[in-house]
Amino acid sequence: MMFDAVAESMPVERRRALQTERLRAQVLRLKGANDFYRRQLSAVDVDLTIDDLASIPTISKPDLWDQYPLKAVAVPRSHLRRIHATSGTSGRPTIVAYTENDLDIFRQVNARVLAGAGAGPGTMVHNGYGYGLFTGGLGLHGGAEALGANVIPISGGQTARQVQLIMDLEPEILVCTPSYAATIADALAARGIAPEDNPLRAGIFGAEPWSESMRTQLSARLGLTALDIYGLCEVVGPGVAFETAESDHRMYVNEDHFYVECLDPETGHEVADGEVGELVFTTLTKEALPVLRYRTGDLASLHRQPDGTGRTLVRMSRILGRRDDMLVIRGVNVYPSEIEAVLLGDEGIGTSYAIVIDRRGEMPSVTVLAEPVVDDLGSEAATGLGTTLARAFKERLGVSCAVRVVGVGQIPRIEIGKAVRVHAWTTEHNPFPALLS
Ligand code: DLL
Repeated sequence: MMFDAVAESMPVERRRALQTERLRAQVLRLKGANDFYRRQLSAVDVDLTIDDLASIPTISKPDLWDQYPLKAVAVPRSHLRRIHATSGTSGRPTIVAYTENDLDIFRQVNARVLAGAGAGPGTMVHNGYGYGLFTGGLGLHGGAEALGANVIPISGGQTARQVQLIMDLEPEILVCTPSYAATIADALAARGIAPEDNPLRAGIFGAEPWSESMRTQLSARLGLTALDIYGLCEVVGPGVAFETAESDHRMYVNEDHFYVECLDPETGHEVADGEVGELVFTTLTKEALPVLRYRTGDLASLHRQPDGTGRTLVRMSRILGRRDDMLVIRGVNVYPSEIEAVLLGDEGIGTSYAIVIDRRGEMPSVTVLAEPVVDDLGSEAATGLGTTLARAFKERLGVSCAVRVVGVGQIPRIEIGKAVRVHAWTTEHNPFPALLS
């Protein structure tokens, strides 16, 4: 089902005309807004079309940090209705602001996401994304209300209570991070509830990297269709792009509001359809804090070929990594999500794991801590599983990692916020004193 069939299935050429129209109006307005936009747009022609977007210089996170907290806001303060922020895994927080119209767009795009997962008026949605400055909770919440769905605003944490409410209220849709979905799956299993005995039909999981192997595990362990959702607070929050059960593991970008380019991170040139590059977004309709050609650091590919489902929006692959989270292990480049894919591709391994970079010596080395699915594996089988996985890392990624299969429940479960999967082990700090010595 589509929430906004006109926007989602608009003929591509018509959408391009709409994008040009919106871009022009925005450039014209922002040229006079404040120094931040004036600087970026000084050499840009107000008659540009969407094909001339490359005439606008790109910006990235540090440009926004310079505007901390709200120097770049492009509307009078009295027009602001809400603030959100991201703590960011690196550096300073980024603060963003919304007008009433921005909030309306935020609700609409998230209503599209939920409709794409099969929700409609009255569908009960269990919202385990964090409420507060983080955009996840309130973002999906607004989408659910705009759709006429029925939302349980539980936020993160208190997993036992969440599981109880899932069984008692019978929501059909679960929205939360994939790592928290794994925590909920563990808690359901611990209570002896089989996947087919919970009421959930679809999960909308995002805000952090995850892999196809994780999708397979979550779908099986929760008995639902696991769908990806992408977004970032600089662009709006969740709802920038979303999957449906028919979208063939790709996410539709809501490009009538958020125009996307995929650029070679080194040269800044657009890469060909299907090739991996850095996603760069231009908001076309936001009022309070638009971004023009914002470099996300997120790596993915774009696919413009129509997929025959009726939606004509450009599709993106899952996020394959971030420019800044690439690990270099003895000269080999690898992203944490690739490690996850290999690890969880083994049916004997559960969804709790940690990647430890041992920086105590001269050369960093990697140890992966993994939990088996079954509790009573025995030490010989655990060692065997570790050896098999180490071989798989070498064969499939070309990297040497030590793998330690630890006991079920030994790696702390993620309850709140985004999962931190990569940990540094230094002479001063051992991230898992009970497991590493
Ligand atoms: O994480 C917004 C969001 C909330 C998205 C709920 C989806 C669901 P930020 O806190 O600003 O916003 O973090 C944005 O998170 O640049 C990506 O690196 C990462 N990210 C978001 N979604 C995904 C995803 C929200 N589906 C940053 N897969 C982005 C991988 C993701 N990474």
